[in-house]
Amino acid sequence: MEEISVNEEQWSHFFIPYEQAVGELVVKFIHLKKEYRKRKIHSPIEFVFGRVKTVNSILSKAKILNMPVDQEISEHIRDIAGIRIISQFVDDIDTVVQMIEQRSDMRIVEKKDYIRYPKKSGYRSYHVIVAYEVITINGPIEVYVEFQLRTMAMNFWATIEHSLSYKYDGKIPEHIQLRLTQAAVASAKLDSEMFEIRGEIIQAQLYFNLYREIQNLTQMIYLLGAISENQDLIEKANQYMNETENIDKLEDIRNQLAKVVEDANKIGLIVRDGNDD
Ligand code: 0O2
Repeated sequence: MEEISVNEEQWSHFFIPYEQAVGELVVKFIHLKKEYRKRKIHSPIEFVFGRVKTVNSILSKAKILNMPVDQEISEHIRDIAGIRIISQFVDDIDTVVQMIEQRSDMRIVEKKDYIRYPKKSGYRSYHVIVAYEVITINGPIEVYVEFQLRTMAMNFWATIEHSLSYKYDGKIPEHIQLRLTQAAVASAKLDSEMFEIRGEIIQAQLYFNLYREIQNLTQMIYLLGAISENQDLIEKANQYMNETENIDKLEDIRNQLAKVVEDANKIGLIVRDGNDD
């Protein structure tokens, strides 16, 4: 892109490394979330979204920065590739920042802490700009990627404010702005209240996931027709779900139920193979 009159094909080529970076990073961070889940540890990553900035948005940012649309835009507009990571708790964001800092596949270029230092609008979020290399058919290309790290409360506020700002072309009426400022304070309060009972919530989520697994496994045992020979185990599972908050006991019963399902499935497969013959 050497000149201002950029055509569709040039834009589509321009976006290639950004699209690749976003695609790769979304997958990488979703996998980290899955790893936490498999290890039954609270995940600091709740949701991962990625987007490449639109042509219009790049053009208007270039206009605000008073710069021509040439190679320079890759250097000065550093959020063409954007990854948004949503967390449950404020301190999860510090964990995600550390995760990014420790990665060998990216280099941190800049950090902006709009959580400790919110913007005048009330916007809270932690931004990390990294340099990330993608391998294209023309060889390696390094692009900037902006990570926006937010809690769910921060994201709710920012999404709403963004829509209003778009609707009013950046000039939100004063009475709405006042409400938004109050909502920003309420959202920060929500985050700090949730942080105070973080341990309790994580524990409850752990129990809830176990209950759900036990219920699903019990249901599968019913569907597999393996109920009569496992009556005692099912009764024990129901009793534990009603009575115990002992995580070890619940995990033990979940493992026993999983084994029953696994064995029943094996038998099912053998029977099906026999029928097919
Ligand atoms: P879009 O549509 O999300 O792409 P700076 O010069 O540092 O003040 P810069 O370089 O734009 O500004 O970076 P900054 O402030 O870190 O913000 C970049 C992105 O953060 C914005 O991208 C928004 O996504 C988000 N953001 C920043 N401030 C606000 C705010 O007050 N409200 C909301 N809702 N989002 C904000 P774009 O390009 O504006 O928009």
